[in-house]
Amino acid sequence: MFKLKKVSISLLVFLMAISILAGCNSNTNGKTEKASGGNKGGKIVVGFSQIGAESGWRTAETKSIKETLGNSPDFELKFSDAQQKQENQIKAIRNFIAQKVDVIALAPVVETGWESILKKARDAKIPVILLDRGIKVKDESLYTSFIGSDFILEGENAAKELINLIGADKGANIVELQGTVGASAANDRKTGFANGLKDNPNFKIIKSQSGDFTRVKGKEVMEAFLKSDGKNIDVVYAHNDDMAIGAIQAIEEYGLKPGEDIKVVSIDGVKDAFEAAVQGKTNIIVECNPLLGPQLAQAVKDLKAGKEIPRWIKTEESVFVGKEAAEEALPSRKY
Ligand code: GZL
Repeated sequence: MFKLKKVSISLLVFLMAISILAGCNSNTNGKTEKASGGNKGGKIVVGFSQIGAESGWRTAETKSIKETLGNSPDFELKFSDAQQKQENQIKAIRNFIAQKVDVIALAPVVETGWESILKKARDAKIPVILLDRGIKVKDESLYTSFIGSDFILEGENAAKELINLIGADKGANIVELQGTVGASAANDRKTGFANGLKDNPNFKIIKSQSGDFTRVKGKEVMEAFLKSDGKNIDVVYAHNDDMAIGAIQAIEEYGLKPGEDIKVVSIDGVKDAFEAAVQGKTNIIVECNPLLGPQLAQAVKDLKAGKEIPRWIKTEESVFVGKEAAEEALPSRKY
């Protein structure tokens, strides 16, 4: 009887130890803590699924998030680079859910295909904040907030400034370098630009193709446009500066002067675009702010404090036209 009793006590202690450990979360340094949404020593754990490093703008956004959250005592940042593939973003979100992060930040490479994984995040009671690009979902409760720009307005501003530059009484044949196929930034900048031209039928988009937001692809597509219709092109409208810089190289190699023979309009406002403007090689820069780290940090803190956060946290942005405006702005540009 005594022997049986001794065995049952050690079994009881063993089972108790197992049940206590099962309720804990082991973190990277091996310490175990109560499983409470991944909190690590009181820090808010944020899983950020970033698209990639396709442009200067993207790199600046990543730097802003890492500097604001990665170096803060208030946060633990788990960062994932998807190399511009949606399946990698879905995998990253699945991992964040398994690690019980407190908040998921997602810069969605494309607008569609997110329902299933975001339903899993919601079932795990992990709020999702969209960064810099939007998504199309029937159930809007699948994300809490969108921190980013108004891309339709950016496209409209690009068209408005182009018409002012050339003259509403004149016209222009425009070639368009679109961003990544399916990305909200590309879809909406295309829509906005077309909206801005609709009252000026002499301003025509004669060719439009994706350059995937990269310099290399932007240059390739512009080379093809020049080869097929070079003498007939007055303007190139690029959905981001990196593709515009690629187009500028293509125009120069074709033997024409960018900014003069072919006007250049683009969106982002990275330093290289301002430097091209100072050299007279680009004409209109529509700003799109990538420095979203502080807004994300504040939104996450407010969320964890139980406060309501806006569905759309917008950033005020400017437009820069001509050499002088670029020369004046360049010294204070932060990205
Ligand atoms: C805009 C962002 C776009 C930038 C590009 O918020 O999604 O993606 O305009 C970047 O430079 O690649």
